[in-house]
Amino acid sequence: MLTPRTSRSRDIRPLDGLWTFALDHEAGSRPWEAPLAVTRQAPVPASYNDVFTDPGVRDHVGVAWYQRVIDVPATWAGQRIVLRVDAATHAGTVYVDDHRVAGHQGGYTPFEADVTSLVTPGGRARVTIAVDNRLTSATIPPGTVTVDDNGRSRQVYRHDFFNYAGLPRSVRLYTTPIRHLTDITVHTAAADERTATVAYTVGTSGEPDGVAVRLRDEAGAVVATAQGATGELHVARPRLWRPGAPYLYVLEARYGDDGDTYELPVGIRTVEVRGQEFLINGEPFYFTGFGKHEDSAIRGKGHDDALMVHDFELMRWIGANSFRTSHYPYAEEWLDYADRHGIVVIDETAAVGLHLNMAAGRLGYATRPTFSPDAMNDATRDAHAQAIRELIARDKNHPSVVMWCIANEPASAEQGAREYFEPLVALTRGLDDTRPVTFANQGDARYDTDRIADLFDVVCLNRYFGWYADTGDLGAAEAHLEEELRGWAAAYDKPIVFTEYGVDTLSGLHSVLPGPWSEEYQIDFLEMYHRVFDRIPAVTGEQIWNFADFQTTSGVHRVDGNKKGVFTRDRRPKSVARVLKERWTAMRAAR
Ligand code: GCB
Repeated sequence: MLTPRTSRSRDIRPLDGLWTFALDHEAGSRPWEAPLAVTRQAPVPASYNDVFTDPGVRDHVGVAWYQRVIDVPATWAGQRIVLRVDAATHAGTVYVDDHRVAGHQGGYTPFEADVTSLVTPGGRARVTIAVDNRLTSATIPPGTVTVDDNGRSRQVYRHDFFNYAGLPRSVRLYTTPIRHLTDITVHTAAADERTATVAYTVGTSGEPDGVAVRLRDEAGAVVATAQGATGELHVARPRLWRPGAPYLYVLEARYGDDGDTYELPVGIRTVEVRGQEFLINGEPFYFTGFGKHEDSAIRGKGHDDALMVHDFELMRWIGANSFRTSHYPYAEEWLDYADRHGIVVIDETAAVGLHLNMAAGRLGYATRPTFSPDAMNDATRDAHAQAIRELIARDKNHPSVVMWCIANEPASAEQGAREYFEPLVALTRGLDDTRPVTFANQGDARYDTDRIADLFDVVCLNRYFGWYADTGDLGAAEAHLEEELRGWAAAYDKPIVFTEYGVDTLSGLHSVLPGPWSEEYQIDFLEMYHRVFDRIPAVTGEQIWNFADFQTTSGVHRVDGNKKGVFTRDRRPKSVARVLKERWTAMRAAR
């Protein structure tokens, strides 16, 4: 699926703004067949939960309805008209007037419907979208819906971020010619400094004759041309896409009598894992940065360009060169911006919470098997496979994406983990053999107990010595961290990237005796980790948990959310930010 872009043959009409909104029990039966009563209006893009003052909306479990009337431009006569939803969290069903046109499961990837035969250029149509936020063992992320003594549904889930729902990204109507381009895939390789190859495959709606492709440089000059639906473009003296120094060509594909045209930004770069090194363009790359969230006050996971650009600015200010899209695919705007500005991305599926027994031993819970028919089962794995397919289909052409992360903290030391993951790793590699594949490993699965790390290219570790373990005792934490890291480095000839380490820190809490929750403890904690990383050559990256404080479910261990941010939720720096800026800026200068 091609992300909508305007071109000389394609037009876009954004449908963002206020939509009529109702919870399922307020909407009546078959609400798509008539106008919804306008009691509430919900902004798109935004999660609906924190916009209203009604706890019934915030904690709603089930379906919510969005509706609006659209005008179809008269100038669109003779075009193919498509309705595209960038995300409906976690499932969406779309109706145009009385017709169901699309259904999609998975809250962080787009879907669309060809509505040409259902709308009239120059006319109007009613668009209704049902959004279902329920998570089950057949969804990614998984969850369980229970019913309490008062008959109210409750959503239980095992991931540490609020279950925001709604239409958090854009909804658009766009056109293509009837005979149109359906997809483009590029693979880039630079044999040496004199030539690079851009291998491409173009999908078309009909016979693939009459496809023409050309590549332009940033000045607009054509540097290579080719004919046919598959082929290679050869670029002399290529300018490479490099972290911090990006260069983007534009691949322009044309097809058919009407000349459908699509322009795809292309960065020429290679990614490779060799021994314990992670190489971009053949040069060792060390990740600095964060695990992030799409999260902010009021809009929840709603995409906002101003907030996004500000987050990138803060990452640039602090010297970060990368981030992980923990714990789901982010809005495509994030990847476009990362491509344009040379930020490196570890791109993650929404497979988070595949672990029933996290810290069960320490907290004294009884354990039950995670990978079993009544928990993470075949239906979970089917949904997980689909999440991988959709992630790669959407993001395969982004030069900023250097690695696929197919899960966060699954129960990788438990029985059944290998059987669960082996086919998913094979699927990922089958879909894209140009990028390394990883998962983020949780502390219960050590180098001597993990059952799946050998299936992957890079060891990504999430560790909390000094917080969840050795709380307040950084001496013990340092010894335990080093012991474990040396174990991984000896057991696996693979790069180690730290994808999480961090401490809850209450902005403004200071102490001369640094104890947990104080700003001083966050500094001491991160400095300790960095000392250890600097002693172990296999460590090829450090991404702190988290970029900013973020919202979670309420509970005894969270005070209005998770406070492990280096920035507060409104993006003000905690004291540690300047310490990091100094380290990462010095590291960048030394490279
Ligand atoms: C983790 C999870 C992350 C949590 C974090 C924490 O291991 O991957 O989603 O937010 O720990 O702060 O507990």
